Amino acid sequence: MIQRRSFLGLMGAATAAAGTGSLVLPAAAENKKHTIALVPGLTTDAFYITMHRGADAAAEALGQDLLFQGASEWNVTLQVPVLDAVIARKPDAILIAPTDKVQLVEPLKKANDAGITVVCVDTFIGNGVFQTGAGDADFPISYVASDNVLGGVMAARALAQSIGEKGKVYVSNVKPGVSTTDQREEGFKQEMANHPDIEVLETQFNDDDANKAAAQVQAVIGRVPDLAGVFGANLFSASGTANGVKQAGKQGEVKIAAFDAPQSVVQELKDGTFEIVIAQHPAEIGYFGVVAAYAHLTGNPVPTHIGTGFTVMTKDNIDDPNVSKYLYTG
Ligand code: T6T
Repeated sequence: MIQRRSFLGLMGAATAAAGTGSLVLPAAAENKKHTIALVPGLTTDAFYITMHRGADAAAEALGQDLLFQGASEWNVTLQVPVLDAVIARKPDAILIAPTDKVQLVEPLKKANDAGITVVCVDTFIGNGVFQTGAGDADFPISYVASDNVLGGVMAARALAQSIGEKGKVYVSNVKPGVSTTDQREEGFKQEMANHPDIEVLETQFNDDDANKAAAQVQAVIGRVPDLAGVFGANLFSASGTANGVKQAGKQGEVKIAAFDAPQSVVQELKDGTFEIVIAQHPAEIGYFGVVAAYAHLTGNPVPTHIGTGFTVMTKDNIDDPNVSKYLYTG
């Protein structure tokens, strides 16, 4: 018998009615409390703090234990020892946002070899296509994330429109090798190829440091006084660029399309610093990451890719509670 905290119960009556009859919850497994660990890209980022809340909500609904352990910076050499420490605690599953798509493969193999279920949340290893039998980096059971290429395309369209379809722009980005932000840049450039009067300048990499992003935009404005716009490809890239543009006295003149939605974006949209904010749904990523791990641990099949949504925020809709509820809670 399926009880209150069952997988089917969690997915809702509608899903069950739609024919999930083959999802069976073994009675013994239902009573087992699994430990599911969440290793974020870094702990002090509103995006991952919000993801943690979503993961906690799912763990509580399912009666599972959630462990949250991460590094304080976006840095492979800090994340790997945290991952090793988590593996040593022998959780049943690890949800992880790998800080590099190549350098985290070997460290995560150790988890897989130890029989720990691996789920990638937000970022991926390898090419992000899992369970293909291809070998190397296909062992995670699922990838739960936003469509980052599409997010880059959306940012490019909005930025192109706001600068009147002409002028010079660049991408403020974290560092090469991060799956999410690489894909956002890819989508941005792909879309900008359809806007012939827009020139995309060299990407500025800031190591996830808002101060660096601020200094970089001021330097670019110094070299390129007619800079028209910037795509801030994640939270720190966008907020740092906003600060730099303000310090250069170019607020509203250099247009910014921002990825990620900490609370500060409300003001930045209203005062014209940001044209558009693309909010991810990190709570949803955490929630369905835990659901995927739990389903796998209880013998149920899991989609190898679970796509989560975006909410586009502008100065005209940010006061709508159906939009502002997607502001990050960290
Ligand atoms: O944009 C998010 C996340 O999706 C990305 O992988 C890294 O940066 C953030 O955490 C925002 O800071």
